[in-house]
Amino acid sequence: MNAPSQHPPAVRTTCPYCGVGCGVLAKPDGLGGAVIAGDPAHPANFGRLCSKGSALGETLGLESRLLHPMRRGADGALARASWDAALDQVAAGFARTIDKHGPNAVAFYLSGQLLTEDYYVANKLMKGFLGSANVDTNSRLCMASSVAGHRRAFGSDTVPGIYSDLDEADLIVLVGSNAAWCHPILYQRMMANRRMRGAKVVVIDPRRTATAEDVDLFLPIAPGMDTALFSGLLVHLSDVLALDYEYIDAHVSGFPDALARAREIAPDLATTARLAGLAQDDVAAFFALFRETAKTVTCYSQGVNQSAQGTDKVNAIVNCHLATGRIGKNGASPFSLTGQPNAMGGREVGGLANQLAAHMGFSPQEVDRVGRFWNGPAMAKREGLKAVQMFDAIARGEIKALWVMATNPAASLPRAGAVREALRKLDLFVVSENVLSNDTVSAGAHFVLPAAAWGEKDGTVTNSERRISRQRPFLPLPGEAKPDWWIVSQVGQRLGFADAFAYRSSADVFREHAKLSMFENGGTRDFDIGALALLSDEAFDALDPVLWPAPATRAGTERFFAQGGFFTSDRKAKMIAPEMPRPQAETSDALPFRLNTGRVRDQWHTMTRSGLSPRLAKHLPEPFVEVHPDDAIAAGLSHDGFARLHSRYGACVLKVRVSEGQQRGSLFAPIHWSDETAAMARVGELVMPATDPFSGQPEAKATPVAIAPVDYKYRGFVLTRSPLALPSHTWWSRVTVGRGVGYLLASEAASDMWRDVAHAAFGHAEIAEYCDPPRDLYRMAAFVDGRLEGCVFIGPATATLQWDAVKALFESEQLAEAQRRAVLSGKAADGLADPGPVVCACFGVGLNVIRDAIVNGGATSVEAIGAALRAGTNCGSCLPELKRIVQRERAPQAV
Ligand SMILES: Nc1nc2c(c(=O)[nH]1)N[C@H]1C(S)=C(S)[C@@H](COP(=O)(O)OP(=O)(O)OC[C@H]3O[C@@H](n4cnc5c(=O)[nH]c(N)nc54)[C@H](O)[C@@H]3O)O[C@H]1N2
Ligand SMILES: Nc1nc2c(c(=O)[nH]1)N[C@H]1C(S)=C(S)[C@@H](COP(=O)(O)OP(=O)(O)OC[C@H]3O[C@@H](n4cnc5c(=O)[nH]c(N)nc54)[C@H](O)[C@@H]3O)O[C@H]1N2
Ligand code: SF4
Ligand SMILES: [Mo]
Repeated sequence: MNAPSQHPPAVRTTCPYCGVGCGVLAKPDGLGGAVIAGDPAHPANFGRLCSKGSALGETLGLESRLLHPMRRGADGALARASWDAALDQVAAGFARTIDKHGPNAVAFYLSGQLLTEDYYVANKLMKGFLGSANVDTNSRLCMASSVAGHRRAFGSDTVPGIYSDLDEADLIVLVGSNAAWCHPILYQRMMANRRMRGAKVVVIDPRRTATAEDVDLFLPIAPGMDTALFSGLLVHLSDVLALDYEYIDAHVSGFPDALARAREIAPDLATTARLAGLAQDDVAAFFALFRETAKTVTCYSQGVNQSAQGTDKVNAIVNCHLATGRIGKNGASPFSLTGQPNAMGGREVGGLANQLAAHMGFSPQEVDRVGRFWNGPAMAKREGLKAVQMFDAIARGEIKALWVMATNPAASLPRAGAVREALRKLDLFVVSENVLSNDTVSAGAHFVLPAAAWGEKDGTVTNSERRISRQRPFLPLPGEAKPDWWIVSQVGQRLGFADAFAYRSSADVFREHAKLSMFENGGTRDFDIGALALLSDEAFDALDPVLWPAPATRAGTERFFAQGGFFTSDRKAKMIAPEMPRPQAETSDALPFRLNTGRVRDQWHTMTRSGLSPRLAKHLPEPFVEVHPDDAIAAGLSHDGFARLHSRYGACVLKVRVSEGQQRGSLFAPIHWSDETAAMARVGELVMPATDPFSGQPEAKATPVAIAPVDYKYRGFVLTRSPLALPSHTWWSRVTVGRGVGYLLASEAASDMWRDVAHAAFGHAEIAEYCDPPRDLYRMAAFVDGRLEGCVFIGPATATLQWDAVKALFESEQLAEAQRRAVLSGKAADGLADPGPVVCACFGVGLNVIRDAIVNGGATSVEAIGAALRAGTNCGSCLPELKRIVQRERAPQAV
């Protein structure tokens, strides 16, 4: 008989990245890693994974993991502490602060990357036992406007639709969503619907993104003007009598006022087009599509939410669906695409400062109900501070003790430089983390507590369609790492609440959470998972993905609101009259551009996990800013050159990418780089702290900035087995490569100075070098036992320096003599052409190879490229780019 331990079965779990919530099969390899595949049985992805999900196996290493509790000593350095000591001191610190300054002097800042069980326990401790509602979460930066919009319209934070609506819709409108890169598996479902059923797809985004590459209509809206466009749509639908008057009569209030306001904002097609900065014909085409297509789903994401008028944008969209009765019906609904794996779970437990728990708020009745359920001695009675206000209160010294879990606010909050300064003022600053270092830990955390990471964590997450899935462990807890719920429970017990925090497992916590959801509910609250309240440990272990609501005594429902039944006092939905949209930020002569920020295909947030994958690092390895060609000329910027951006709040230096997809006057920069991964690319430092009046969500898409070229004399790269310190005045971006790290750099330091750097770093190795001072060239390769240990290549900024060939040699185990000789040439020894920047991350296929297949290999379609090179045939995340490359390469022949 085979020993079963030699072939352990794959563990069914859920991807830790985006809110699509794909099912993953993880098969541990016995060496600390795992083979990753999509779970064919999971209803979110039916076996598919995008590039990030596919590369999860490359991110499980422990090199950058925090494995022990750490405490900052008097010398300012972090040193190991025992769990007992750390937990005692954290608990004592919170108790002391509350004694001295009251409960509002303490706060937790949580994250949609926590499991529901972690979130539940943290929220319960603060809101039921410490007496403050100062619990907020990075979902404030992410979903808060959708939550506020839902609650205004539906009386509850309910997502009416489910994913199969995307398969069944005849029209899909994507507003402020780059789903091709940010929700790739859902985007592929939409594209499959378009291909197979002929669904139309409309994209509304100031930027021509990958999502907009292959759709029926792209509306490059003026930044911030979504409310104008959807107000114009409502007016149009009313003028041509295309509304569902029966639905409005039976299930909607506020219609006349909302329509009147829409008319004030956008009385006719011409005004709508002018405000939205769009061609009248395009707007008319959009209105006609919407008017004529009953089965319409409108998906929206951060271009809507992350706005100083985000809640109004949400309601302007929802108004059009309510007035046409297109809600909660097969293939017809407004649909908020959530960002993080457990953005929804956080909302369910009340992780936001203005919610209590289980979708309840702070009415006296609700506070009383939750208080009785928790037996909470110190119930918070009113809302706490929302993220941006919370960090302002820290800066003012009003909040003195803060616990950050699973988020990196020193990088991701607006005005990130000021946030970092504020954190230094805290009397007690606790961080629960997976990694040894990030910008928040290095902002002076007093205690850093090692939390279980994906692959070790055990609990549940809820995806965008309200589906609860299990994250199951398939690796042992490394070092002294512990689950987040355990860490918080231990502190709760030490604060004197032994019974309330006596959880033995995440199943214990989940059952309590499920019980609270049904407690005195009786159909009055949308969130009810009472059917799961009595799960045995075994049943919790085996739990299949399940949609909520799942009440214990009534039938559940897949969709909400097709027949009304809203969670307002009159059970009707409320149409909201939005404010007149204004340009989101005033630009000026000094700050003439609007900075839009967002994501790239293959990185996740501040890169603490996705940044560990060499495969993912290949797509876009450097922090950049996208600029329209005309703006680039006017500002003296060149493609591949550098630019310094500054706002009222901070500055950074980024690589320039000139792009037709960008609007004039707007810039776009990704959010992923921090002080850990680049020299001067903390984009969050520039972002203004303006927030939406209803949701408190910050406007992350329109900060006024200035941009100017930066000239470096030298460019180059370093490859090394372990990170090293680079000279100051050097711009660098750290890139994970196979078996080590690379630095792409630009510098003022001359070649002789780089020689010193190289010798200091690699003095122990056998060094080969090439120096050509008149041409400003310096190249060094260091060998140990026939293996390339590191290299430094520096040349004038004007010369193009490709690192792919050298990187391939660096990634090899042993080099043949000819290869060793070839290193300093920077070219591949076997004469192979440079594959160019990677387009397909799954099979590592570069741009030059793809071009060659088109130009010389006769590949005329994406499918032909797939057949020849396999590019695009696995996860499909690169299909929009492949399409664009085919179009570009074939364009000259077409003329
Ligand atoms: N690859 C990858 N995927 C991710 C993530 C990641 O880090 N990397 N993060 C996840 C998370 S947490 C989130 S929240 C989601 C975010 O997913 P998305 O919201 O799709 O991503 P963003 O890039 O933040 O912004 C979306 C688009 O909004 C546009 N936009 C800016 N201003 C406006 C405007 O005024 N109106 C309109 N209509 N559009 C505007 C931007 O140009 C941008 O293309 O992605 C999730 N998925
Ligand atoms: N300018 C600008 N700013 C933005 C945005 C934008 O579009 N533009 N988007 C906003 C949005 S939508 C989001 S969601 C945020 C994201 O911003 P953050 O949440 O700050 O970014 P992450 O890098 O995901 O940080 C997660 C941290 O938690 C750690 N971690 C991961 N899993 C666990 C766990 O299970 N337990 C513990 N204890 N730690 C864990 C990781 O190592 C990492 O350090 O950024 C926001 N900020
Ligand atoms: S779409 Fe990609 S990142 Fe999102 S859950 Fe699925 S595999 Fe993970
Ligand atoms: Mo997010």
